[in-house]
Amino acid sequence: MPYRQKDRIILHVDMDSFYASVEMRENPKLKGKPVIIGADPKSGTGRGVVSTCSYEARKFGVRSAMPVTKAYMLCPDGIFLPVNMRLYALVSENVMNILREYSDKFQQVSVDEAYLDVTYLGNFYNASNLAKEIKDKIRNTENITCSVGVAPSKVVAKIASDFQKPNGLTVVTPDKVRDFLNPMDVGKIPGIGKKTQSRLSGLGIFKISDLADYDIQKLISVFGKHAVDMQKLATGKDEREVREKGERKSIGRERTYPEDTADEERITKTIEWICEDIHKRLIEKDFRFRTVTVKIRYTGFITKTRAVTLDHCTDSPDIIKDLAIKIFRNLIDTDKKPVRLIGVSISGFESGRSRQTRIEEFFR
Ligand code: TTP
Ligand code: MG
Repeated sequence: MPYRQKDRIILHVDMDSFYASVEMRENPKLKGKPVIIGADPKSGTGRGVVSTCSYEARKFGVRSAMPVTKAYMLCPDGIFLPVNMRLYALVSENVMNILREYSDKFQQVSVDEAYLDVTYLGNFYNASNLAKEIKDKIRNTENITCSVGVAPSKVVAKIASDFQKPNGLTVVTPDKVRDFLNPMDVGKIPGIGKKTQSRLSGLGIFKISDLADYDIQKLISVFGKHAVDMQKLATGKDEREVREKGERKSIGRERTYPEDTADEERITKTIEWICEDIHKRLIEKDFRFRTVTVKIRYTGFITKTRAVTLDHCTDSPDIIKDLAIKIFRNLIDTDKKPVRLIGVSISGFESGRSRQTRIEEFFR
């Protein structure tokens, strides 16, 4: 496969009909049915909008952001369920923890999508194998499917992950980027919404190739300097790095044993020690957390991560310990294998200080 040294290799992973898939995995009777998730659905008579729906429901024309009542008109036999965000957040956390293991350059962009820079793999063939491995791992551990795009830039990887949904894998090597993008509608470029799209049609620009080839000065006269970026994206050029934005997202620590161990007491001691260390760092930063995640690697490098998310933020050292040990026990009781590595991390932070400031501001 042609490959230039300077090309990056980016993966974009996006879960398929995310909320609906999680509901279908929780209740297998829903599999293959038109499942519609929305706030206050009341069997289709509620006043909320559709968050998402299964691919079966999409055949009837149901879409995200559509009023529930309209979805009911299109699909009266649909199964309407309320949004259970706590459950989806937990699954999201587990999926993101799986993905994080494949690259240090990782960026979660929403509840169900993330980028990974896997340039370290050296070529697109290896990257495509890794994408398959990731798909299998998510399906085996979380029992839901995702679609993956592999490409030399973020924008192309994102368009590629959407190209063969659901359960798709689309690899776009550097030499195929233009051929891949050219025939698509300009609306496929993330950031080009309905409004921009209709302004572009006014200029005779419908396909991505039209935008890529359009006279840049004319385009600037209509869209200002934003035009340059827009045209760049149309040729697949996008230098944005894959990196986690904002504050530190988690505090954690792992221990690898010199030899695999089945001694649960020993592992529990390690967990306690790790939790104390984590708690010290939490207090130094004046943070409170919501989620505790345990990572375990067994003999043969089989790795699992499991998380528990609390209703409220806390900084209690006992809660970290109790939850971590409980998660560990659950894992080991099911898997019954010698352990090579154990790790604990906490995430879902809220700053103690910033909370205080807000309260002070309130009384000012
Ligand atoms: P998406 O990834 O856009 O949609 P999806 O995962 O349901 O379906 P697919 O990717 O296979 O096309 O969004 C992820 C989740 O975000 C989705 O499951 C529900 C939520 N969501 C909303 O609540 N409202 C919305 O308008 C959209 C688009 C998504
Ligand atoms: Mg999705």
